[in-house]
Order: sequence, then structure tokens, then C-alpha cells
Amino acid sequence: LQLESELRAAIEAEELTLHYQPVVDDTGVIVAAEALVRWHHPERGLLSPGSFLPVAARGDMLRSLDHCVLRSAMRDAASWPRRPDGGRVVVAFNLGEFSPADHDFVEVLESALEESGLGWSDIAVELVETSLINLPTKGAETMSELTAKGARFALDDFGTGYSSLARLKEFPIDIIKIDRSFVSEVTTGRSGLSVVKAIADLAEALGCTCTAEGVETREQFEVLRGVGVHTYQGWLFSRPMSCERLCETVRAGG
Ligand code: G
Ligand code: G
Ligand code: NA
Ligand code: MN
Repeated sequence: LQLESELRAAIEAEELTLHYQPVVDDTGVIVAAEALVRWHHPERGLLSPGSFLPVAARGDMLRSLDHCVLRSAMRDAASWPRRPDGGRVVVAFNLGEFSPADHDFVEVLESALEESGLGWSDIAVELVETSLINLPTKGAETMSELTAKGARFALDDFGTGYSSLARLKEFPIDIIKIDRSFVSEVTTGRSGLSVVKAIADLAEALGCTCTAEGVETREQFEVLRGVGVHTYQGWLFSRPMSCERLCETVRAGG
């Protein structure tokens, strides 16, 4: 309970720490970076999301935590160097519970964009499949409005949830992120690769960018490049890093 009130205070004071994990294209150039939250607790040290997201969920703070993260992430992203081609590195952030039906979310996004000076096309919102399952019609409409402005929605950990293909077509999803449990099997046997290929084909059919998560070896990268994956994230390229390190890495050309 003490942890819960400390977390509440940290969220209110916007004291959470963000690390960023790059997303790269076929050539290794950084095209996006995903904000991953950490909490620098005064006595317990640097805590990972696995240890405090459940506390946030229990205390009904997940939404305010996510909003705090997206504001901080957009503020950080405004200071990132440009990519070699002059474009911005897209900043991606996670929403544990997505409820665009909740106008709060759109207001939070709009004010964060205004404060940071970023544009709609500079952000990507990562959702999990469970957020879509019970999303009211109003939610899908809000997603379409934001997409029309240029924002992108990514479906995180794809393949681990229960979203039906029929349901998937109802939402304006731009990016499908293949869960790392599938990626880890692409070089260990035929069926592992077939599953990833099937997801990449689905992404293609839906007109989505396909990202592979958790790429750890060069061999996995080579295989993924051959089956219609477009972008990559994982330890082979980079672990999550501080904002300062990310800036240096982008400046160095990825
Ligand atoms: O950073 P790490 O690899 O430990 O992340 C563990 C989990 O925490 C991942 O599932 C990730 O999606 C989730 N996570 C990280 N940052 C955030 C955040 O800001 N909001 C939410 N809702 N989940 C996050
Ligand atoms: O749920 P989400 O995909 O956002 O979770 C991201 C989590 O995956 C973070 O905890 C991050 O540290 C972890 N991660 C990122 N890249 C790799 C990787 O290449 N291998 C493994 N095992 N974990 C990774
Ligand atoms: Na994510
Ligand atoms: Mn993921």
C-alpha cells in the first residue's frame, strides 16, 4: 500500500524514467523508438515495469501512468536528432488499457503534441489485442479520426491474444508487431518460420507494416528479412537505453 501511494506521487510529479528501444529498418537505420517505463525508487533502486505495472493496475493508475509516459516521451522526442534522410524518429508508447471512447485520451494527446511541437505522424500508439476485444464502436471511430490526422496504431505482442481476423479488420491498425515468442523460433524449425510468415502475410493483406520484436541473432534477422518483415526491434540492434544514449546513437546514423 505504501508502494501504491509512492507510485501515485511519482506519476503526479512526472518522476518516472523512460528508456527507449530503437526500431530499425532493413538497413539498420533507426526509424522509431519505443518508450519503456522504469521507476527510480529512492530506496529500491531502478524498478522495471513488471514490478510496478501490477501496482498501478491495482490502484487504478494505469491510465494516468500511460498518460504521464506519453507526455514525457513526446517531450523527449522533440529533442531527438533527425534521421539521415531528414525525417523524425517516430516515438512509440504503450497503452495498457486503451479507451479512445474516453475523450480524455484525445485531449491528453492533443495537449502533449502542442506542448512538444511534434506532429501526429511523429507518434505511434502501441495497443495490446485485449484492448480491442471490448472496444466500443466509438473507440474504433476515434482511432479512425486520429489515423486520419496521421497518427499510427500498432498492435503489440501480436499472436498472443485472442483477436479474431474479422475484428482486426474493423480497426485502423498500421503496424503489427510479431511477439518475440514467435521470433525466437524462426531458426529452430520449419513450423516456427511458417507462423511468422503467416503473420507477415496477414500484415501485408491488411496493408500493415510488420515489425519483428525480440530479434536477438543475425541469423534470425536474415531469415525475417526474407519473409516480408519490414522493421525490427531487439537486442541484436539495441537494448532499451536512456534518452541521451538514444540521441547519440541516432546522431551516429543508427
Ligand atoms: O521494459 P520491459 O522490457 O521490462 O517491459 C516489460 C513490459 O512492460 C512490456 O510488456 C511493455 O510493453 C510494458 N511497458 C513498458 N512501458 C510501459 C508503459 O509505459 N505503459 C504500459 N502500459 N506498459 C509498458
Ligand atoms: O510487451 P513489449 O513488447 O513492449 O515488451 C518489451 C519487452 O521485451 C521489454 O521488457 C524489453 O526489454 C524486452 N526485449 C526487447 N528486446 C528483446 C530481445 O531481443 N530479447 C528479449 N528476450 N527481450 C527483449
Ligand atoms: Na510495446
Ligand atoms: Mn511487444
